[in-house]
Amino acid sequence: MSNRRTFLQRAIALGGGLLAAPRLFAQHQHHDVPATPRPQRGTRAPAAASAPLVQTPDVPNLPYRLDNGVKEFHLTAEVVERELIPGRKMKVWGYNGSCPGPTIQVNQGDRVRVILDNHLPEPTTMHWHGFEIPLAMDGMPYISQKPIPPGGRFVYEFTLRQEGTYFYHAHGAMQEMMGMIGMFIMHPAKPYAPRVDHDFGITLQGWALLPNSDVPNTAGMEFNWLTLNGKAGPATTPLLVRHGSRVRIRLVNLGMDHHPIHLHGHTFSVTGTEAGRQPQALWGTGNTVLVGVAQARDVEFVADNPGDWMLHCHLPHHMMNSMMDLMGERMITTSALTPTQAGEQMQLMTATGIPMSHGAHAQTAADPNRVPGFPQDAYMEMPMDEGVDKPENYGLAKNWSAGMMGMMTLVRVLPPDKYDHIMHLVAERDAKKGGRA
Ligand SMILES: [Cu+2]
Repeated sequence: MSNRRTFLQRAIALGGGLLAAPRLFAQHQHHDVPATPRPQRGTRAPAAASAPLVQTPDVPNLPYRLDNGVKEFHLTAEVVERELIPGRKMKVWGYNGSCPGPTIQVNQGDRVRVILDNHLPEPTTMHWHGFEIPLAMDGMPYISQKPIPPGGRFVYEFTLRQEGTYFYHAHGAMQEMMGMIGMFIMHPAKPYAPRVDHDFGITLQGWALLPNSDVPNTAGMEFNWLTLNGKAGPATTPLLVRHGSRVRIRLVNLGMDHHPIHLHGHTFSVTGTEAGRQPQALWGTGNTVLVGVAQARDVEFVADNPGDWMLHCHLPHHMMNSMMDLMGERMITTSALTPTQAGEQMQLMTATGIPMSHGAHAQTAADPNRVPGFPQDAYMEMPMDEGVDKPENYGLAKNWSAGMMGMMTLVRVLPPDKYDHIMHLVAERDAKKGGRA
């Protein structure tokens, strides 16, 4: 664990140099990727050939070692603790201390080696979803390879001729539901046109967490926690973009549900699928893209509308955090509450252990419990601005977090000075993190 942290710190320390490099995937002998990659500051127009690194908020990039022209990555399958929102932790399975696993980024045409160590108490394998590679590398237990036993290792190696948004995952239904997935970006040999200024990646996942349990119930059919990059709103980290810039958001889905992902304030084009970049004639426009299970979708738009815009799954149950989970059996369905029960239910919200304040509740009527159906959203709209304070949230409206639950994040289209200021705060925070033992 401490070895990995030291390595990560080194990666962060090297990050400054990397950001200044004219081409992000140049052939260095040692190439470390910063934990929180950022686009270059101060300029929006680096050389056309240097596409920005994909940022996957709340998920680190995986550094690699160059070995005789082969990009060598190292993944360890292991138990990972993930905090969905402040106060609600779960123990899931992931890679290298992260769930979803760290993001792998390579170039089209690269020879890639991934060393997979199994630190789980049962066998696993890795499937490279959609990769056109030899069967022996496909990660099918018993079919293309022997399962990797606990404590075992398997080395995957292949040449990648594709480009686009891909992902890797363990090939067992229950291990998938335990979180064993990560993004795999193949940057194109010939840069996409038009060039984007910001490139983001988000993994969509669902979890079945029973009250008083911190391990997902992978046999359960009730998925009550929905996450973007392993975080539920308001703990998701906003996507920060400069006003006027062109933005790509890559979405991948590995869960039990399909997710209609909706962006406010902008119209996007769907420029890519799990099969890579689509011909421009096929780019449909919209503001909602359905990302089905096992699919990837890339959307692009010009961020010409300043403000803090929602990006979220539009399934109503995916716009909630699980009150049933947080309140346990004390939670009563909202359909038929007596005035007394309604009052009690609201009181119970204060006892969940989640650091929420009740400031947002000033707006309920004088005696709301007499109104049939109360409470509905008043159940959940409780702000925790301080609990999720971080530079990326700087300057958001007071009680903003009361409106963020489940698969929700923000695309913050910021004027240049505010963008630069927040990126400065982010860099300061990351430097501090890197310097801590
Ligand atoms: Cu959804």
